[in-house]
Amino acid sequence: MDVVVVGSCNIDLVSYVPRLPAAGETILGSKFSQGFGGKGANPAVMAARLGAKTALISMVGEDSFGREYKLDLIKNNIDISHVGATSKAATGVAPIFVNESGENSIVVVKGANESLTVENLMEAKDLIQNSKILLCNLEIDPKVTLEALKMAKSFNIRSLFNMAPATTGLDEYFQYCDILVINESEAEIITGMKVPGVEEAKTAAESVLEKGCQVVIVTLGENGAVVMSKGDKEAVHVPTPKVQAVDTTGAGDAFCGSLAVFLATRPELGLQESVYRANKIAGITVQSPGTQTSYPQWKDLPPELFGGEKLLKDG
Ligand SMILES: Nc1ncnc2c1ncn2[C@@H]1O[C@H](COP(=O)(O)OP(=O)(O)OP(=O)(O)O)[C@@H](O)[C@H]1O
Ligand SMILES: *[C@@H]1O[C@H](CO)[C@@H](O)[C@H](O)[C@H]1NC(C)=O
Ligand SMILES: CC(=O)N[C@H]1CO[C@H](CO)[C@@H](O)[C@@H]1O
Repeated sequence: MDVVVVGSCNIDLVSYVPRLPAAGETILGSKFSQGFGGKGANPAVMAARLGAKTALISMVGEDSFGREYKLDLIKNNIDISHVGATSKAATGVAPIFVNESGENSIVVVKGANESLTVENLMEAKDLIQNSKILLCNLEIDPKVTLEALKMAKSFNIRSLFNMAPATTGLDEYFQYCDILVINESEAEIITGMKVPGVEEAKTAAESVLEKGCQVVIVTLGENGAVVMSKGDKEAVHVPTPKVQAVDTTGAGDAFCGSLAVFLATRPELGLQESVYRANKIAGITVQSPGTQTSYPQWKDLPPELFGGEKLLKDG
């Protein structure tokens, strides 16, 4: 495998309504759509669409959503030999109401992703040991995430830890992870300082790096990202071209999935160039609606994104 992801599968159930219903009220919606999501499946789908050999370690329910999700993963060329199905909980879902002015109310039902255990991870030991990079985040039992990071380190496999959804008390995680990817609010949670822009993100990256990981990347939405590796004198800003954003949901997951692919399959590019290309791909996903529906296939992307010529110009 090039990329192995440990994380959740989640189905978004989106109802479009004239206004958000009040308690006890029944109203008519105008449209319904179902989408595949979850911070495990999203980067796995991104990586697979870029042509990387990708596997997902996850848990769904023994129900129709779970079966549907597995079929979708197979359609995306993802190895699901370690996507389990439990009878103890339903597949994770997120019923969402969106009103005419675009405001929403969201319920997340944890469901089966909570049933993914350290034992399930152990069963996937061979898969992890034979991969080039392991990607994980916090949308599952945090004990499983920590164990995944420890396993990767013991096998000398690179790990990419996306600290989302953000929480505190993660110092031990930083000891084990190789590449830490955080957004502005997550950087604020770790450092306790405000991170409104590029300069503050550089300072935050320097301070986060002292916590133990080898590389820190702070993603900055339309401003791209800031990158710093252990031993560097200072953090570097990697910008991204300006685009017309229509829906940024899942941009962070697209960034992590793409970055994992470049690091695993194109190590000669180096970190900054890989981040630049991941920025470009994440920037493409924000220009169309939906999460996985906005993730492109490699054949629909400009070929230079996979070429040997440097795209990130100095200065
Ligand atoms: N408006 C935008 N224009 C161009 N690129 C964008 C934009 N928003 C996001 N991106 C790209 O996606 C990456 C991740 O976005 P962001 O920093 O918002 O992460 P996030 O908060 O984890 O995202 P989300 O929670 O929406 O998935 C950015 O580093 C950038 O490359
Ligand atoms: C960063 O990610 C968190 C999830 O950890 C999310 O709640 C928050 O909105 C994101 N912040 C930005 C600035 O995108
Ligand atoms: C998408 C989803 O259902 N996520 C949940 C998975 O389980 C953990 C708890 O272990 C929750 O924190 C997530 O919200």
